[in-house]
Amino acid sequence: MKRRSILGAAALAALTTAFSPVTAVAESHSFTIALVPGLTTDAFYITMQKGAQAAADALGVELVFQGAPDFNPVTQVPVLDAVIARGPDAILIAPTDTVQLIEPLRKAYEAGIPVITVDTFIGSGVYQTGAGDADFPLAYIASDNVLGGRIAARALANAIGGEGKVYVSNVNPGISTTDQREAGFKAEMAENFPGVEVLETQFNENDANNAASQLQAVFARNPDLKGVFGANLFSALGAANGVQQAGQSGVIKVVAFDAPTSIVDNINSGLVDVAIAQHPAEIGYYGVVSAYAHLTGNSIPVSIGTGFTIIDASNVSDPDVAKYIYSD
Ligand code: T6T
Repeated sequence: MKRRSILGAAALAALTTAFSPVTAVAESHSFTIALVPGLTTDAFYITMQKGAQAAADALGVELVFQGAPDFNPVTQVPVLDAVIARGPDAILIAPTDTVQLIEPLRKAYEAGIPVITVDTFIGSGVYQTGAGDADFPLAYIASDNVLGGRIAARALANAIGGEGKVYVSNVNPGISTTDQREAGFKAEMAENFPGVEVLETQFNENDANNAASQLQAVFARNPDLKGVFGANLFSALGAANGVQQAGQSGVIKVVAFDAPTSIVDNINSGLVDVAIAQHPAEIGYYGVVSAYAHLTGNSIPVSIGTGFTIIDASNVSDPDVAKYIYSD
């Protein structure tokens, strides 16, 4: 009897060792996952980091957040090199250029470090095809940016009554997300809003001050300007500031991609008509979960799409909507 109960205790201990969540956490503590954002001081990536940290805490892995101070391949590549040198178990990265990050990321791949791109992609963004070019990342986790551009076009066309001149305030060519937003915006206008004239895109290098000056210069050349689409947080913030500085608040309509905390005031004051909030926390969360699944021998989807929340004056104070406003 005594012997049986000793055996029973041993069997129970073995079972506990095999299935206890505490044990699973202790074992997986050996994984370190690096998240390299487009830049560190952007509310979009700060919110992504929070989502990634939530997943890391749940899974008991270490998350390292290391990025450059600006959105630029020239500053991102040395950060990536330093991350590779640390030898993390996996790298999640928002590459700042579709072409210029291919070879730097190939170094990680060749060192045996799995790569998942979040938010932005390299190459065509279609991975694991066997093409052998830029298809080596395991997965791409992001918003549908073409769709986001189409949503922006519909919102802006409706805000201006379907007629008049608009333009896109954008970052730089060569960034997958913002290129796709512009492409979606222009395609939607061309297909469904023949009365809207899309002027030449203004590239601001992710500098809100540039975007504000450009708004005023475009307005000076086109006093009948009706609207602007800010294709990311800094483009939208800058374009909206430019509209305000030109004394055109509520007259030149602004549709903003991204939703920093300042968007609430800008929507309430009528400066911004619509903001398209991405779900960066989801991107971070599923980035870490995907890396963990791969590291523990599970297969993962090659692409995961996250959603949008469309914010305007009618819903900005609804807590179910406001929860998608980014963290500072
Ligand atoms: O719009 C986001 C991100 O999706 C894009 O790739 C770069 O700009 C942001 O980080 C906003 O600043």
